[in-house]
Amino acid sequence: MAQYFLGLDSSTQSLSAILIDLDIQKVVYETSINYDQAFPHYTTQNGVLSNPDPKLVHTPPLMWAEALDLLFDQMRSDSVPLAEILAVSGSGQQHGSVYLTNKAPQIISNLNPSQTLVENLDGIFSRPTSPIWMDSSTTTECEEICTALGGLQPTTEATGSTTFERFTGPQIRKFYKTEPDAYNNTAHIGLVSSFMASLLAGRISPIDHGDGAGMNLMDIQTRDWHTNALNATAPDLTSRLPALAPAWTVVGPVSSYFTQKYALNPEARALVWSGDNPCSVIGLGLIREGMVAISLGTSDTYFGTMKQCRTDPHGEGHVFVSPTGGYMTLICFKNGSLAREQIRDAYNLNWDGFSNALQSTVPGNDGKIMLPYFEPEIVPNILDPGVRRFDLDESDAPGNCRAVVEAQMTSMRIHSEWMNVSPSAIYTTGGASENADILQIMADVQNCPVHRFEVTNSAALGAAIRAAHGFLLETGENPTWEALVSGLAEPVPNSKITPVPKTQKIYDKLIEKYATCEKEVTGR
Ligand code: XUL
Repeated sequence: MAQYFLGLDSSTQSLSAILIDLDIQKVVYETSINYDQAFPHYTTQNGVLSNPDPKLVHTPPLMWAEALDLLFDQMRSDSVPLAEILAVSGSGQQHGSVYLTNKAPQIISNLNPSQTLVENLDGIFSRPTSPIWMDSSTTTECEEICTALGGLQPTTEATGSTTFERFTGPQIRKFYKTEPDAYNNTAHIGLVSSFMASLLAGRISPIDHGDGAGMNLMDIQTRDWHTNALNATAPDLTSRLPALAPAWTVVGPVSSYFTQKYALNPEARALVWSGDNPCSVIGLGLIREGMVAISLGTSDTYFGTMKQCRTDPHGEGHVFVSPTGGYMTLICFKNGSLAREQIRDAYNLNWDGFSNALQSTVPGNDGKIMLPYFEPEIVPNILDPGVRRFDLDESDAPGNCRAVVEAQMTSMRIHSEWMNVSPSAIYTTGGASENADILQIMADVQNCPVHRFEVTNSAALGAAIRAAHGFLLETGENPTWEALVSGLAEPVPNSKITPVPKTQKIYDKLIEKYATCEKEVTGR
């Protein structure tokens, strides 16, 4: 018998849905609503309001709610078996915050199905727009909170990350400082994830530990609100925040608004939502310590997993709680495709020519090294961009091609060492993951097998799998993550690339030399 679970993804530009049938371990339905196209009346561009100050990036949260109505409408007209869905969960863009008045619990628990969500939510917002993860206007507040917590390392150890402009705590502090009356009028502060979960459950939802870790407000060790961080952020914050809860928490049955209006199964469980990165960890099948995903996109992103909580003393990697109950890290390297393409173009190559260059050079590149900071880099923090070469001539085209890729893989290895977990399997996604020569260097430098992974929406898929996990736990079963991701979140068959043993010594040496060059440039 079919076992349907629904995963939603409230992302920056769209609201998407994935329905899985756990019985046959397949995705059976997918759809997506693009905000700009569906709701021109909010005047968003790429899901955000334009502002003369590029540092201010907000979105009206009412639009996310309106999208929920349209999505259910769409699913009903597509004959999605809504009446048979067993549980729903979701993923939200991380860090974004939603500010509600004291009428919120009453409004949310009495949603009237003969009206729209937009009509129902009249009077619920104490702040009409939500700052989202792209907002970078809180540098002063970051410094204030970080100083109050004792500096970079204590802040990272306390909350999993040092303070970042987009993180929720600094955003709340700025709101309190610049709009004290509106802050006073705010009774509830949630994340995008918990706001959407609240609508589905018909009651204020907890914030899950994964998304909670992206706030600079949660104690990353105990998973409770961190009193000093709260005090450093804004007065009386405790009473404004919901409870924190594990990612498998059932908030309750789904709200009667959805059962009456869209014939959603009244027995269906509404789970807490999580952030898009924690959900993606499940959608990418990273269910055991040491499993890593590397996305080779415009920027390169490194998702690592660990059982124990360790934090990055340099504050470069974020630590979030994984939906498995362990920990995950997100490390973002800005000079990804950007740097590979710059080198390809500088030597007038196409990707085949780039691959030929990798094949015609040797692992370790005879000690030739490049630090590929075409743009200011996030990890390591380089504000003053510029490519630096060591024992590498700019005229050496093949040497430069190998050097840029070895630099990227080496940097990932060096800047994930604080986790103290050797990767056991790497799943790689994104444009450059099509290139087997790049993946061979990845496997050799990381000394770990690499598999290709094809994903469309790992966050929504991860949310659907989490819905299944929470549902089965509540019904007394003890589902294994292996069984849950099987068939749904697995790498491309036969795509495994194995490290070549004799390259290990060569790369150990190169990594040491690279670290020295990097120190020279960063001064750290
Ligand atoms: C993570 C981050 C983004 C958002 C939006 O720290 O800011 O990945 O979650 O996707």
